[in-house]
Amino acid sequence: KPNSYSRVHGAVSRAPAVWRRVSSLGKEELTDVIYEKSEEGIAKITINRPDKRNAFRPRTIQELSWCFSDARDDPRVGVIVLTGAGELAFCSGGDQSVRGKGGYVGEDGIARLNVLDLQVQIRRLPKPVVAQVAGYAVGGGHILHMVCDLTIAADNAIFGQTGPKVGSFDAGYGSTHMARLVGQKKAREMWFLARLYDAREALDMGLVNTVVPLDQLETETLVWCREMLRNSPTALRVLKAALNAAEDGQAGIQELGGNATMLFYQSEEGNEGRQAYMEKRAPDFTKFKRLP
Ligand code: S0N
Repeated sequence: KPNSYSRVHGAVSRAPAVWRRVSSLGKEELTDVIYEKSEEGIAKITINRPDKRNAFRPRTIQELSWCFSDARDDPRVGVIVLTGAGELAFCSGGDQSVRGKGGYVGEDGIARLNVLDLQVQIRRLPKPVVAQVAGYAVGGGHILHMVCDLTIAADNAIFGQTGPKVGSFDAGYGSTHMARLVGQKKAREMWFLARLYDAREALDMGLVNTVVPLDQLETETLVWCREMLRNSPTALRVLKAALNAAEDGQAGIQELGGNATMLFYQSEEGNEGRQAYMEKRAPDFTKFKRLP
């Protein structure tokens, strides 16, 4: 039944998206990731290693980073979806078969924990990032969904940290952001016992935003994306920075402050300073009101 909001704005479409595949970003061909965009402004990034339950290796993370960077820079993209190929897993974390001493080892033989850089990239990206989760989101894969802004879960989704069972842990966002999401007691339970939780339990503890039948997962994700696309991109951007700033200390203030500078550069007052410098005259800021 339409409410006053939907009467003014119209119902949000539940139509399937028309995806256009981006197979190269001016770099090497994507092998571990599928990257797609829709005309309406949604970018979809899919971890594509279903035989390994979408576990990531250094190359996977590198490709994800290329795609997120492209989606950030593309002014037509307003919302980004991160998901996993198939129905069995969103992501099962670091690929244990390439784990060496000091990190995950890529083709160059170097051990890396480059997923930590990806977590920061997603968090700092000034557009909403939505995790679309079917099946397992465990280990480092669980952390990836947690650093996304929203999580839409299918009813077959399973969440948890396995680190203490396989000899790994994330003492960064994986612990501290989790505690912000689910509370200290539950976060300690999740990490210390390394249990797995179904989608309903995840919803109850505030780990995900909604749970839908598996066959509705992409449709529901699109609806949430389309609702956000109707809203002010600057409002969403600054809100994301503000919510980050409350957790991220100086780095968070820097992100929020950068937004203030970006807006100030767009104002007449900000431009008066630059203009005066270029014209080799004293700036005249007297015409700008001091608001209460
Ligand atoms: C996901 C699980 C529960 C699925 O079980 P299921 O459905 O029974 O399938 P399987 O038969 O077990 O798996 C199918 C095939 O996929 C392979 N596979 C699955 N997961 C991985 C993986 N993570 N690495 C390598 N291979 C994987 C299976 O081996 C199997 O292959 P075949 O058919 O050839 O036998 C179940 O698979 C499971 O429990 N998986 C392991 C989950 C796990 O422990 N992940 C690692 C956890 N740790 C991390 O992620 C650390 C990450 C990290 O890099 C990090 C480090 C420091 C700071 C931060 C991070 C961070 O990530 O944030």
